[in-house]
Amino acid sequence: MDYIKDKLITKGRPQAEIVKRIQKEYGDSVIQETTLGQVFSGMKGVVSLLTCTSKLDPDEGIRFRGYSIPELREKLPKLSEDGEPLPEGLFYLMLLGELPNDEDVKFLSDSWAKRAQDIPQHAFDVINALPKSSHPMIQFNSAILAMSTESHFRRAYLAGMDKRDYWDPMYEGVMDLISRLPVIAAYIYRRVFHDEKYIDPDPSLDWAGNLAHMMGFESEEVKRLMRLYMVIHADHEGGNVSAHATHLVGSALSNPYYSFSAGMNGLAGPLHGMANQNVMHWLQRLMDELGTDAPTTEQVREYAKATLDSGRVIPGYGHAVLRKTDPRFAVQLDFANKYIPEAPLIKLVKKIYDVVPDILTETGKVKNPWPNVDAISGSLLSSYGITEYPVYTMLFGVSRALGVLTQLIWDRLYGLPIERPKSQNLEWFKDKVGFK
Ligand code: NMX
Ligand code: MLT
Repeated sequence: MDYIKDKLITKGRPQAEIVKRIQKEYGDSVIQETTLGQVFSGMKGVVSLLTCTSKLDPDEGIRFRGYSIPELREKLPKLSEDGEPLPEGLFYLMLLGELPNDEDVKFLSDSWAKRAQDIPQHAFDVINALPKSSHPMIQFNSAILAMSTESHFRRAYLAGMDKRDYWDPMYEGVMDLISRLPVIAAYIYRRVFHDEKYIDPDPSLDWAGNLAHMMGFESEEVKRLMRLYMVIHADHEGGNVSAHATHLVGSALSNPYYSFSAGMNGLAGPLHGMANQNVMHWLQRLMDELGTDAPTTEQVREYAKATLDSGRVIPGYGHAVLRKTDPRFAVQLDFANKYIPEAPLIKLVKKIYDVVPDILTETGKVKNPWPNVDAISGSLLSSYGITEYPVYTMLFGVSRALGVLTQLIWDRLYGLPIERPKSQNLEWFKDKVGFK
């Protein structure tokens, strides 16, 4: 019996009523004015999404249902006193808005381990049909789409389900999909980088620990890192590309596989999740060009300036919303300082952190010169032996499922309609502002 589902509907129904009432009674209320600058700069700051899983403050960073990352590290269940919080606990928090206890987390670990056993063979066949040289995100997303043959939502919709029940098969599909992503990701990793020597899941392990295990990492250190990685990448409110794309496609009542696949296509862009891989290429090139992994401040400055002069961005720096160092960067640095302070890549990341913000500030146009989550995540993974850069975005994607798919369940609970903003041509904008 899935008591989480019972709790969800008990909490969800009154919330759905509020959404309905607020729209009916306050639908004409003006909540914001929009400038042309906002529209032309990617809708920055335009409040247009209803998201309950997390909220981003430009200075403070992300809070998941009100809890900051340091608070999550303190309050979410862990496997040991000095361990990192379990992603299962974050999922529970985002879904139900309350902190889980150890039993709740165990229930989710067991439930996901069980659901992960039923991955259709054709998901693996689709991966195997692709060349190994195709990027892991291509293989990952192809498998996600292939698994949509199993969609509960699609089946229930075709059978004529009542719209008030949409959340139910959505929940089932989301639970299936989240449970299966680590198996798919580990399969791709072992296929591409470890000669197809696959490792079976261990159903006694937690979700992130099992991912590390299936990738071939048995140490408690890597499992601990994987739990942290899976927690901090899980959600970043509703407007980021992967969350927004998942939500948008879901608004057409597309099933969770189609919706999440859309989000993953966005995550694969270099300005979004692929930045973690690009940071590593950028660092690697720096080390290759200078012939050292310990460059001087002046050498880093020159290298960073050359990147800007050639019309490229410095990956891992800047953010569309944040205006301070990303707490997801800070927590990873904290982790690295605690366990591997002498790792050469970590020292290099710190050197870059000393130099790059000033250089970006000097451009006079970069709104946030500080590092984001991607400035260190690859260096941390690499320092622990996960050295294959192309899998980093896929790991980001496994984690991101927790947040965007939880929100997808809430979208259906709220009964949100199809998303359809208005567009205008350039003439319209010129007329509107009196452009001469
Ligand atoms: N390096 C060089 N230029 C930058 C950077 C950077 N790291 N960040 C912003 N700029 C430029 C930006 O390209 C724009 O230039 P222009 O006016 O010539 O078009 C100008 O500064 C103003 O951009 P902002 O308003 O500060 O940033 P925006 O909101 O447009 O973009 C990012 C946000 C994250 C896309 C941008 O900072 C960036 O490209 N960063 C590097 C890529 C990266 O790390 N992405 C990962 C984001 C986190 N994630 O995981 O998704
Ligand atoms: C994210 O985690 O989604 C990124 O930091 C991008 C964003 O929030 O816009």
